[in-house]
Amino acid sequence: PEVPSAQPGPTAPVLPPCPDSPPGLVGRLLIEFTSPMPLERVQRENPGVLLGGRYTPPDCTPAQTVAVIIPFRHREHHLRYWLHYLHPILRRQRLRYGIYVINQHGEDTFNRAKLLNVGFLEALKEDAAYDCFIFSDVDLVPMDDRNLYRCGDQPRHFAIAMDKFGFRLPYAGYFGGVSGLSKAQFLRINGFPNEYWGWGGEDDDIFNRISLTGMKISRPDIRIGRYRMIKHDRDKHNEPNPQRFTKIQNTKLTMKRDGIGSVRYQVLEVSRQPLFTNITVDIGRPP
Ligand code: UD2
Ligand code: MN
Repeated sequence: PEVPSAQPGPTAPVLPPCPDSPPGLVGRLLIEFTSPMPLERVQRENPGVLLGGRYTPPDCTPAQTVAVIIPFRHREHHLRYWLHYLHPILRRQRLRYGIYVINQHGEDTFNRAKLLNVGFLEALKEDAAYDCFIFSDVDLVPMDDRNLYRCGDQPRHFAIAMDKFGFRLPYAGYFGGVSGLSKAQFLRINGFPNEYWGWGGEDDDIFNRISLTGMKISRPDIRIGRYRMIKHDRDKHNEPNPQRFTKIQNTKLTMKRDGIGSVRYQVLEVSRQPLFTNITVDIGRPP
């Protein structure tokens, strides 16, 4: 007799892979920071974003899962603009992503690169699927959505043409603002330095780490990698670090012991907001 074949139960539809060049990008964008940006408005305009700032395209399966890591303290008004502009852009780029704001607790000296290390580890605790990490200042908004927030076979520098630098790369080894590394690339350089307290140098140290491990930075076309930075004064407790010039001479010696393998911190709070996950952390203070 005929053996009846097993009846397939209801299954989730299999979505096609997301295209390399997402359809529906708009190109050059109008970015301005004049009218105030209430968080309720940003929430209302981004209903597809899930708790904690997570998003998955409804119509295709992305190749990567992207964690966007933002170093943060006392920049709420910048964060609102950032969320307002970036969520729709990342959605149009068909990314599966999550937004992590790493908020330095207390008023000791700021440490951007250490916060980024914390973001890498904490995002992975939230979702082990993250395989691409985009590190972005809270005050930088891309002016063109063809600047795709993805990882490639080399570390990527996104913020290459900023208004404050006359839309030019300030120097060949510049790696500040917005950058992206795959999980493997990040681990290969032992993550970022933890020992740059205050303003400056940490981005050059990261550039050195990448060069010293034989990788090469990839960048978008200069016409596409354009950014606006929200104008601001230097923050309190983020004074220029006078040690930065000597420290960046020594990356080769320090990178093995100082990095993701040696970062010490204490998470004080993880809070899933509608548009982002806030992680408040005690990262200590300079020795
Ligand atoms: C430049 C680089 C930046 C970093 C920094 C030196 C650009 C566009 N960016 O930024 O990537 O290398 O120099 O450290 O050139 N932050 C806070 N609260 C604070 C202090 C800093 O949230 O009190 C965060 C915030 O995300 C900010 C980022 O740290 O965007 C960098 O600090 P900044 O904006 O004061 O420094 P800036 O614009 O010179
Ligand atoms: Mn800035």
